[in-house]
Amino acid sequence: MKTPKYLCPGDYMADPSANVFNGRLYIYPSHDWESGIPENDNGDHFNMKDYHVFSTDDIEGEALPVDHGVILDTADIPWAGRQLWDNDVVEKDGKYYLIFSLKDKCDVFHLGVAVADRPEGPFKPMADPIKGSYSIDPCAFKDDDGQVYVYFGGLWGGQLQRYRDNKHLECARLQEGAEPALPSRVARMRDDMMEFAEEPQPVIIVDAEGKPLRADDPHRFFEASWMHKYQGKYYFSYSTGDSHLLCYAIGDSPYGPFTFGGEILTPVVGWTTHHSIVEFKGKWYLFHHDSVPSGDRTWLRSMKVVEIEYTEDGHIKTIQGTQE
Ligand code: FUB
Repeated sequence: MKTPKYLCPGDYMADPSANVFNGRLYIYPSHDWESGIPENDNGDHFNMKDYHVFSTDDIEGEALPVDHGVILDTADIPWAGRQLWDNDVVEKDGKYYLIFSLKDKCDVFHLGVAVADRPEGPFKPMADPIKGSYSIDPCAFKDDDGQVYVYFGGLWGGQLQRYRDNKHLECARLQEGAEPALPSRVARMRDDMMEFAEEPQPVIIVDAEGKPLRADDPHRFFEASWMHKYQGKYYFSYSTGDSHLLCYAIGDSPYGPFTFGGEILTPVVGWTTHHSIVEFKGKWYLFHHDSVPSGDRTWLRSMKVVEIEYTEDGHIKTIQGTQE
């Protein structure tokens, strides 16, 4: 599949997290809708309130993935304020854990956990957010030894700039110019998947000389962390936010450091770009979104998929984003 294909033309779905469970492909997006909230730099217009899950056993075929309906609603989450943003699902010991971003009743983002017996849910949310969690965009990655790591964080409306060394700052400040860019975070999960097993740690991306990427580098981390493993190496991928790229960096451990590898996708139509990468039936796919079908209404995004390829030395070939 060399041309990107839209996956849910009848509705607006964004931030797709794709995972393979029991040989079937499951896609967990955020659910965009026309809530009427005016657009601003904090992303208040992304006022989502539920999740659906989609699945298929033939991503190359003409049939669209099956929509299994609502799997979690903010009305059922005891600590919910507003804005159910990106999520991801991981299987551990036969249960399925949905890790999600949501604002609490004081308008502060945290990560929550909801549990199901099947990948298509329904998911039962825990009473409280994960202790010590903050910001947005979780990616739950299970390594070959069964340990689960959650990568998270997002700038601006994602509130990551409000934290240093996992402490809330009195006064948030974004790094500028030659200062090292603000990194994403990673924490290993406890075996019961209810809490972090350790303090979140920074995910450092370095250039070819081993220097951390600068705050003014258009390839620096902004949001939308994803982790996948290819030929024994750890590929940390992410959105650069205001420079509208999807990029990746390669490391030898789930904690990094990660050496900048290149661009996966050049800018698409819309304010945000977001993705996941998964292997299914021997091919690798990039799930992402754009705002073409909604006529560039940035709060109404449509998820799509395209195949990705690696070069012989393990680099990802850049895909040109669709501009119309
Ligand atoms: O969907 C809301 C936010 O927009 C996500 O959390 C970000 O990654 C961006 O896609």
